[in-house]
Amino acid sequence: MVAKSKILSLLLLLLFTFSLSAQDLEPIKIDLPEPMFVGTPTNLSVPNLEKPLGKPRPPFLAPKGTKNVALGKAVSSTDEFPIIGELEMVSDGENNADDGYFVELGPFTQHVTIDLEKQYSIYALVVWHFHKQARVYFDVVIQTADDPDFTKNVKTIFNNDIDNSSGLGKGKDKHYVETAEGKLIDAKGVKGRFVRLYSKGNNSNDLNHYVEVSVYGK
Ligand SMILES: [Ca+2]
Ligand SMILES: [Ca+2]
Repeated sequence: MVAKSKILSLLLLLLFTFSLSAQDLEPIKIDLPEPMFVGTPTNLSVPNLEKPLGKPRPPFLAPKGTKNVALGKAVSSTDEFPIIGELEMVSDGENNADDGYFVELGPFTQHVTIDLEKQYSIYALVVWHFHKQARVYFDVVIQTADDPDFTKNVKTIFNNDIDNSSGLGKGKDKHYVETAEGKLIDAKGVKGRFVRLYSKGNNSNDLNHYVEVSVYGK
């Protein structure tokens, strides 16, 4: 009896291992823009600042077929009439740092929300706020949900609002310097249809900017 159940559990373990490896992973394809500055400055007087990696970001693996499901999808915002640019720029696939490629939203806490049109398993999100200069954006909070009002299945995948000044809860993530690589967030396969990104100004002014947001899902 004992031997039989041992064999059974061994078989189950083998089956489990096999099904894991059968789910083929591949690096997600991120088209990176030209960098506007070399290296990442470390002398910025911003608390809780992440140390730069000092080398290119390693490839991010996700299940085969994972792609940018935010491309061309509708974007709404707390600031419907941006100071510079258009909300469409958030998901138009252009991540160039130059003038004419970013949208500038008003001061204080603002967000942009992308409607992916259906629920996806989201493996990663890459955000470029503004990478013409080495900047740090504050209170970066990123959530997914099943409804546009963010009442159903709300999940927070990133939060660096360490003092809860944006009122969405205290975050544990670090501040980081914007670069041409964008900020990649591991979304760990969270399921959601709507993706919302908050910010509350940056270390150079009170305004909020987006060059591009890519959402890698399947
Ligand atoms: Ca863009
Ligand atoms: Ca804060």
